[in-house]
Amino acid sequence: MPQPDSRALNPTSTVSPLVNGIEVQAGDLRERIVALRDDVLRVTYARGTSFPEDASWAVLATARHSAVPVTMETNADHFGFRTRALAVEIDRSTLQLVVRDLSDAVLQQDARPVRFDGDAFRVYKSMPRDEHYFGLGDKTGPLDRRNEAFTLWNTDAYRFQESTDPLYKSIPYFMTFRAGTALGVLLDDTWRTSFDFGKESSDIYSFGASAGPLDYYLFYGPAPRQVIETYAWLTGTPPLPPLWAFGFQQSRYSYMSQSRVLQVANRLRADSIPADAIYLDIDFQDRNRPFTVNRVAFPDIAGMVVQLKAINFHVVAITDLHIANVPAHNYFPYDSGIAGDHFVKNPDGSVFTGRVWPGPSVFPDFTRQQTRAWWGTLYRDLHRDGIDGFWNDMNEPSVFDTPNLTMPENAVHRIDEPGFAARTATHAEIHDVYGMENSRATFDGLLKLDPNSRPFVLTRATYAGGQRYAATWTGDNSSSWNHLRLATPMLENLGLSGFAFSGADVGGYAGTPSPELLTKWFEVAAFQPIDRDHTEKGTGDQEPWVGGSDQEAIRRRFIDTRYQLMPYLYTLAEEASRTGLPMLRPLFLEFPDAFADRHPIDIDNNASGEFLLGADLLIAPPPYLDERDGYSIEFPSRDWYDFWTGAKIPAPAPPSPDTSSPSVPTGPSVPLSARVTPDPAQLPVYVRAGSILPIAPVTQSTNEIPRGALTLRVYAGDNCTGEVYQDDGKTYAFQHGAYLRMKFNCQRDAEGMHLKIGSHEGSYPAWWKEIQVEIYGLSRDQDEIFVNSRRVSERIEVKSHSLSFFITDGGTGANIDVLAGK
Ligand code: MIG
Repeated sequence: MPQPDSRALNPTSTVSPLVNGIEVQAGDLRERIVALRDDVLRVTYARGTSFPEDASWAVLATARHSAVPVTMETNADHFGFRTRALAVEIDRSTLQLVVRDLSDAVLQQDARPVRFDGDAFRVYKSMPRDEHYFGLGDKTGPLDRRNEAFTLWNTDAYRFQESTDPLYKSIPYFMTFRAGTALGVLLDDTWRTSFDFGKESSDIYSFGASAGPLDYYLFYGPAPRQVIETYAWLTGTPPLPPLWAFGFQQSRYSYMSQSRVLQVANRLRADSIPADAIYLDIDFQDRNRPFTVNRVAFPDIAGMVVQLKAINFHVVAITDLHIANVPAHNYFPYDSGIAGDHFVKNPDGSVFTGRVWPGPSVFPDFTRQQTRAWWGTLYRDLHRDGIDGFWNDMNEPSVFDTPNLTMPENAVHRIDEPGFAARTATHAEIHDVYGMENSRATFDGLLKLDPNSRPFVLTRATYAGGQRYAATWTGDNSSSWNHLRLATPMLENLGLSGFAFSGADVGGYAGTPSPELLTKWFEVAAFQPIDRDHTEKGTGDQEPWVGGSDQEAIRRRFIDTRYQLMPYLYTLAEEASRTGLPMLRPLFLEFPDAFADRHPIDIDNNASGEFLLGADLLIAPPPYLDERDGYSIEFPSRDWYDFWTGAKIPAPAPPSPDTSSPSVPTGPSVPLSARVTPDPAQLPVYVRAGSILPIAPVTQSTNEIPRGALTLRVYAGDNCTGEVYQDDGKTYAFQHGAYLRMKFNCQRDAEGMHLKIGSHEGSYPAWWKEIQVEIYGLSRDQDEIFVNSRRVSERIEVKSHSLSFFITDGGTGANIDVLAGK
């Protein structure tokens, strides 16, 4: 059992009040707690004379420099203060921290003094029995991190499995959730960090680092949504990607020639499978050298791109960061990189080389702003050739011939960065931010090349805050049913950790999926933020037609559905870009109060495979996806509809008083459930009662203007609202008013339903002239429809679960009344 550092027990501690917090000193240890906002605290420790440099790769300067005044509250036992949301106490003798809400309920408390051990430190917190832990990006395992421990050290985890740790990304942030109350914790330390949620000790969780500043942020909900929005306030929101990024994306390692790329794209069109992007993996390059083209296999990239654009495809090209170490070969990235002194060094001052795909390679030092600017210029030719998206792989960084399979920890970076003191830093400090800074250099470089186009960058490695620069995927998964299952909690936790735009390789990367697995993967991924089919070299084909026309028809139907939902998806993407709320969500995020005891519903066995797309769609694959037995779906609230049929999910029969099973639970602890039988061709999807979903006619790509009406599917119920957001999908004109936003809401009363269609906000024109209103959940005798008090009598269609009719949308909104017939 480690002994607490004796300095932390110094009884002669002193306090200095600050306007926005306090600073406590005990021996040569100092602890400073300040309020950035009433609900956001920053906790920093100084060992010796000075606090760490106030600089961060993750946390925005605007947030770090925010402050609110606090009220001191100090007594014989503790130093403390209060904000308008939180009460903070530090024990005078142990410096242990307790944070309470204003009703005096403990939100978080140190279980032991902070432990220092050389450069390392560890923070220990009490772990209540009913507290749950989420976040840390796409670490594997169950959604809830409780009882698990994790290391953050970016790692090329080829063929990772459920127990593999560490993985590609380091996002040292988690959310605690207890009885409906959420709190965020961000440990802003870029060195190797670790998190233990009760694995070592069942009533203590802890986090720590091998070195670096002890500097963490605590932020209070109480709702989990608020914690996410505050995390975005601290670390930034993801910029709105181009619309095409939400289309279906086709990839493989690698399409080996220009003709093969065209063939695959043409086949998607010939088979009427909607798609928006096709990828060039490393074999499009000359001898794997980044920013070159293999002119034998790809004789005319620009011409190929023109042909692909003509059929509405966008091309994404991989651009790994390792630069071939080939002096005097007219290889511009190397020559210009050496000339500009852009590469990471060995301690003796020579340039570090390590073997990767191109052979011996050198590594840009992305912690230097001028190196990032240089990196950005390397995109000029591919960008000029019309390539629209870029893929930053291998940026943990992965190195094949070093003992640690990355750069040696003593490799030397030279930080030259606004907000940071110019200094050298070892790779041990920079490792976990290296991939993020690589993607930042790419994003910024693309913006510089074309300031009015929204870049699409996909990165594998990243750090907290990396959402500001790139979307991400979960790396080298496997073609197995278990990996399809794992993708859901991975994407959910990524979303809770700031990454709203993420996906897992559809069909799995390592291995070849059975036709049934590939089909089910297409079904589920149609409802995930990034829908990209990708596989490894040497595996079987994995395009949507593989496995026969019956399978293809199912996959097409789901991709069609994704394109019909595109207005909904894009509206969610725009919301994410403003608020940080992820597109794909665990259920507790929207329904923290599903149960009387307010536990997160996602930890229940019957909900463990479920996820939400936005607030309105619940996707409920079998908890184990190859399962053939029936399973129960648990809903987070009372009223839901079947997305496919429009039928209302029947409420469970009230318990009859004369049954002899008094132990069956009823009431608010069991909101709603349904029993389903798995079907290889179907996926259970439900809509929250009270949703208004914007739906488009199917197109073959997002470039095509949909033909026909916008459909609004209105699902009668409480809190009935919806929204649609549109813009040109490409540029930043939306920031200057060229967008279209419409809000909808509905109400029910004794007369019937009243639906309000909001007027057009913004100047971007709608592609539709008419709106088809499709109302679900009305009783059949409600059939008199009035639009702005004028009776509608034409093109009314009554189906088994819906009533539909058309209105013209001139942009000024409409009041619609659907009244019970006489
Ligand atoms: O060592 O570029 O995760 O998606 O296809 C393999 C080839 C390098 C790993 C990526 C994968 C990509 C592959 N890359």
